[in-house]
Amino acid sequence: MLKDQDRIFTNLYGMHDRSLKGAMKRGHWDGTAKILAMGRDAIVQQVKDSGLRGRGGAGFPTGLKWSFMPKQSDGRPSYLVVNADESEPGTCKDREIMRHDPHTLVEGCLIASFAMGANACYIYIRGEYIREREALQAAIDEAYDAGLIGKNACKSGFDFDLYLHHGAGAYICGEETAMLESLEGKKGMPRMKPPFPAASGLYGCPTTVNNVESIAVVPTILRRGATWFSSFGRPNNAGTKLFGISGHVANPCVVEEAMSIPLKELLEKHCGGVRGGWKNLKAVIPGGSSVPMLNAQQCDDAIMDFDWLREARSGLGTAAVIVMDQSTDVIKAIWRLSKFYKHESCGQCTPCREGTGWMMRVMDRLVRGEAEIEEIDMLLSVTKQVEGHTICALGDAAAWPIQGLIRQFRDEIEDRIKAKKTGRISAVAAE
Ligand code: L3W
Ligand code: SF4
Repeated sequence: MLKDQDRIFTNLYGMHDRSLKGAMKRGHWDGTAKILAMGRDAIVQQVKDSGLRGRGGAGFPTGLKWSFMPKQSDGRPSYLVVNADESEPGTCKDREIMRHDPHTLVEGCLIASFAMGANACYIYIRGEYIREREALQAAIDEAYDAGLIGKNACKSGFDFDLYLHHGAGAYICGEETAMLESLEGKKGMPRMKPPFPAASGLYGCPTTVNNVESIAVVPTILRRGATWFSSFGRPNNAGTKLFGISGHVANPCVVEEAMSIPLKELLEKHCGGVRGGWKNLKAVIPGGSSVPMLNAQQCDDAIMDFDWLREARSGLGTAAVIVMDQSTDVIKAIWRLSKFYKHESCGQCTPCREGTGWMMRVMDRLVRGEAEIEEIDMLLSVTKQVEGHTICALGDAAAWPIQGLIRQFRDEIEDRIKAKKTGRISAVAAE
């Protein structure tokens, strides 16, 4: 288990003062000018050496992403955009950072922007996060007043402005290019990639989009060193990590742990275990609603990191762990996600616009058992036609949970169809 002295988010539970004074007592903003004095290249190199991979879902190496930004300006400004539009079902880890430890993020924004030559940074925060917005704005104001950001930030000679932008409730604005469209005042619709944002992002200028947690860990990495951070987890899966656990556990929580912690240890040490005991476990979605679920047998050995979960045909995603015990109607759980993705599709590409509706309608009938057995394979084939054929990852995100359901619980789907045909069940309510 991670020791207390190795936790980055020391105010995760809001036990202490979140103001600048409180944050400074916990070590934030300590020697920030010295960190900036290391220079851009050295900071990027440290982040690369730390092994930090993006905490928003895709796990792309953060230092490598930063190195795509131009070293010399061609006359265009560069931007950092922080993705705080946390909307993935089950996910609430960034909320805790912004609510209780906002200065970790503000300091991270300064250091990351400096490292990429960006004099301005936008934090795009989910519209529903009202308390978090207030906490973050208060931290930004305090940092300006103390000269930590703004003109000659931390007396480094670097001018830096930080803006908080409110979203308006669309999940798709969490996709990085839709977020840029939204920031530009347009409808949040994903752009084709390439060009990647580093080449042409906000207002057509070099831009990096990073998740809140990815940016908030940076000051501590630079204070304690890349070797310290990379000493946690397995190779290629480094660092400490926030996990948000919900569902059928005694104590749902957000907790910071070492990457690669076994799932069983995570649930038993921090959440009081599965309701009714480990044997009562049915399935776990380990990384937010977009990744396929694991069955109970896989959960026995599951290691919570990018590579183990990818090899298990699932994913770490946002590390939002959704626990389902034997009482769960897993078909209904995935049907509900299908409804969500259909609702959130922006509609600009045909496989996603039509496919999400089609998948949801078949799921709707599977929940009730009102389908033919052959339709299970038909549904699977629809998911394959959506997966990989869309502009952004929402199409994949809609397809993968259904693929996981069919892979893990085909028998349960077939049993329900048979039971319905023989009159053994009437209908399962689908609201
Ligand atoms: C330059 C290249 N940049 C990739 C950059 C790219 C992006 C990052 C990852 O989807 C996932 C998705 C959801 N030159 C580059 C390059 N990049 N190649 O690297 O890119 P990508 O395409 O692998 O992923 P993505 O489009 O960012 C994100 C999954 O996350 N997810 C949900 C997330 C939800 C939240 C939330 O609520 N906060 O984050 C959960 O699994 O399905 O697979 O920056 O530009 N050659
Ligand atoms: Fe929009 Fe879906 Fe296409 Fe993404 S995959 S651009 S959400 S229609």
